[in-house]
Amino acid sequence: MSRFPSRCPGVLGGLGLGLGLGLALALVGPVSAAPQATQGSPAKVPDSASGLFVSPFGEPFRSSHGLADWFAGADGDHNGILTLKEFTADGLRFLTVLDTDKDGRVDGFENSTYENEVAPEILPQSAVFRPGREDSDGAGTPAPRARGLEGASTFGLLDEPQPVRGADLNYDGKITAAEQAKAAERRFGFLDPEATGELVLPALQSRMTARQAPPTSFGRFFRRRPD
Ligand SMILES: [Ca+2]
Ligand SMILES: [Ca+2]
Repeated sequence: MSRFPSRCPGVLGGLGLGLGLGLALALVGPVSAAPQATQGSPAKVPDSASGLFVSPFGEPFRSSHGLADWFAGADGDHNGILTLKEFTADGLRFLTVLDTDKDGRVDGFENSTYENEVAPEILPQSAVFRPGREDSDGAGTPAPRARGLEGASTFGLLDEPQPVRGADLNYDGKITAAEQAKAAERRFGFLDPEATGELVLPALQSRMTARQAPPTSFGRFFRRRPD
């Protein structure tokens, strides 16, 4: 399974819309390659209505069961439970993917590559957010902005429109492994509000379903924000 998306030139440019700020990261130790989904994996059910799931670290999985695919890869010991250690390792692994010049950090250029080539769907000018889709996609499903979702939050579990830049905790335009690890801890906490120390796929799928559900009449303004 290729975990790196194909180039999508259609949305190049326009980085000035707030998503063009640099970021950078530095990584430290090697991170083991994502394992393959294997035994113990729940039956794959559609969990990403849009056909795209963006992981808590910003990695796109283009599949109707992208959430399950991400979970299977991040669950290093394949026991069906995602621990903070495994979750963090997944974030550090993706950081190394984005650090194309291998200087130990993700800088503004690498962030631009992320936005334009790795996950262009999260950009404001992507088709998902095109004017005319504010209210409905034509099939009765409210468009993302009608549900209060922006950028990557439209396709994921957390309210972070740009998860890569979101890990730049000191706003210096660089993302280090230490920052990524801290971001992982914070995000894990959002996904594990009861502080059990364990994430399981069914609960995450329920969360995803709730996030993608059409809003109530007041949902646009009062959408439940579990995080
Ligand atoms: Ca595990
Ligand atoms: Ca770099």
